[in-house]
Amino acid sequence: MTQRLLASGNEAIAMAAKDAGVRLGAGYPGTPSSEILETFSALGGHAEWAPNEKTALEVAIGAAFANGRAIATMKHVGLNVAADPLFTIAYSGTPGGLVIVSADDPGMASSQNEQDNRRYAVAAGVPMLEPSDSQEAYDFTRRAFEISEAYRRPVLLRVTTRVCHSKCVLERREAVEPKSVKFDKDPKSNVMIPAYARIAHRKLRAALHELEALNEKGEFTRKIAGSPELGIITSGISFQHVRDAAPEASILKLGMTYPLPMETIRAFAASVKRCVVVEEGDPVLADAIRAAGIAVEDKAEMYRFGELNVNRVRRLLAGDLSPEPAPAPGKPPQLCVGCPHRRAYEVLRDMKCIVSGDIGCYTLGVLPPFEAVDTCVCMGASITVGLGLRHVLPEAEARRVVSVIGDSTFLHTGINGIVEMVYNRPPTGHVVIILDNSITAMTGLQEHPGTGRLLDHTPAPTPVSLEKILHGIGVDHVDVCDPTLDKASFEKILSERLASNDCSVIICRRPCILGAVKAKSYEGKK
Ligand SMILES: Cc1ncc(C[n+]2csc(CCOP(=O)(O)OP(=O)(O)O)c2C)c(N)n1
Ligand code: SF4
Repeated sequence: MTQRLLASGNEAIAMAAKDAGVRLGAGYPGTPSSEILETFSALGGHAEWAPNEKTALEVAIGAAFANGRAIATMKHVGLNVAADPLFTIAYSGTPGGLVIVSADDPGMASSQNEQDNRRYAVAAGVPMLEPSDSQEAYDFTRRAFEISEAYRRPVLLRVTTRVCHSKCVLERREAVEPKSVKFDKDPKSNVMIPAYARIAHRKLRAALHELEALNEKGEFTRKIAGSPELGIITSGISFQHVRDAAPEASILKLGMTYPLPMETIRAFAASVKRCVVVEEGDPVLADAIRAAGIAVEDKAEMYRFGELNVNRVRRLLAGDLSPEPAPAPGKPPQLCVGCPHRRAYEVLRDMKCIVSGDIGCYTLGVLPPFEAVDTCVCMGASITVGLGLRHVLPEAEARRVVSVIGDSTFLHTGINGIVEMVYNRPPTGHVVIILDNSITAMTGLQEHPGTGRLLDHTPAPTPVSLEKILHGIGVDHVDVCDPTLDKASFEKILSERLASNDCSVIICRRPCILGAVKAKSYEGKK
């Protein structure tokens, strides 16, 4: 029994997870991955937003230790946060199928970098599948669970923005029953003390050889016969561009991009006169293929930046190094009219504060008319970077340093910074502002542990209180105010705290205007 429907890559992954009998989906929102868990939940799956990607992956690992199938979803930079469990679970694996979705954002539509997470597969030794459309997203996700169980390895499913968000027709197959869950004591496999981890590492390397042999069988590889003059090796979304840009070419499209089917690649390269690797982002495939002694052409450095498209692939194949046309000017992003973050930034700008910023809607405070954000590195870094500035700047300047962070970001990795602030307090103390708009606004208004609602917007058993966390850690002053309603009080509190040598947190609390409308619609939801 199959069902034909139109679906995005993210929806396809969610459907595949449901149909594969996944017991638990855990993740942290981030473009372009957020819709996977939302759809999985809407389909009746057990899905949860964790405070961050590390906790999400670890919860998924726990479910998979109990023999349940589990999926962890995140954007590419989220895998940096989850890298610690990733590298060790690669050794031990889990009895239940474990799939980790890394949704990469080449071109940085909504990210602070365009890191290429295919590198993680190589570095951690984790098999990687890379779909290039919704059908493959569905098929590969279902297969990923089977592979994970057969080889006792977590599987990385790498998707990119265009695969996540483009819709195409997909055939959904019959669902399987969730596997029965049980916990079998097996410390030699599940406890990574050095004595067991040494053995586990050898097992991992042996499994990767077996997976390479599986990949050589061709299940994930598509060969398209074409001219022997030009051969193209490609994967993921680049495959779609290649088909339009070079319809005459012979194509080797790889679906499992780690470990690579090097003998298949060698034979293909030998069968064509000119062999070019077309891949978005880093030259991951090209480097690996050349390291295996296979002569292939790589793209020029200029095509390493941003997304590829049909025109860029045509240029790349023609070796065209002339400057590319500038993209059409778009409307610069800005905080919504009526956004609660606005007033706080007006005050910070007018008080000439040095603002260590963070990631969320409020990063837009860097743009006119505020121009009030001075640094931004990664989620949670506002507090710790602010502390570093406070530690080394001369006193007069140190006193002007303020860290600004959103509520979701605070619960993600900001709490650690508060512990650091209380433990290693700078001589001038420090001031942190939490812009609490009671939602994860930037990524599409998702819930978080402080909103009082779960992923499906039903009430959470216990809303996590920012004030209680801050008091519990030992912050000297915790003030709550609303600069939109009462700007003067906010200015007064901020001036007093900056003048003291105390460690202070000011919570600016007012709901996001879009979030407030949504929250109203959830009232009474059970
Ligand atoms: C490690 C990591 N995970 C996820 C994201 C995507 N992301 C960017 S900001 C943000 C949270 C924004 O929420 P909040 O801090 O409450 O600020 P708001 O947008 O609501 O103002 C998320 C999930 C990211 N940039 N980095
Ligand atoms: S979505 Fe909400 S938090 Fe983001 S800019 Fe608009 S009002 Fe502000």
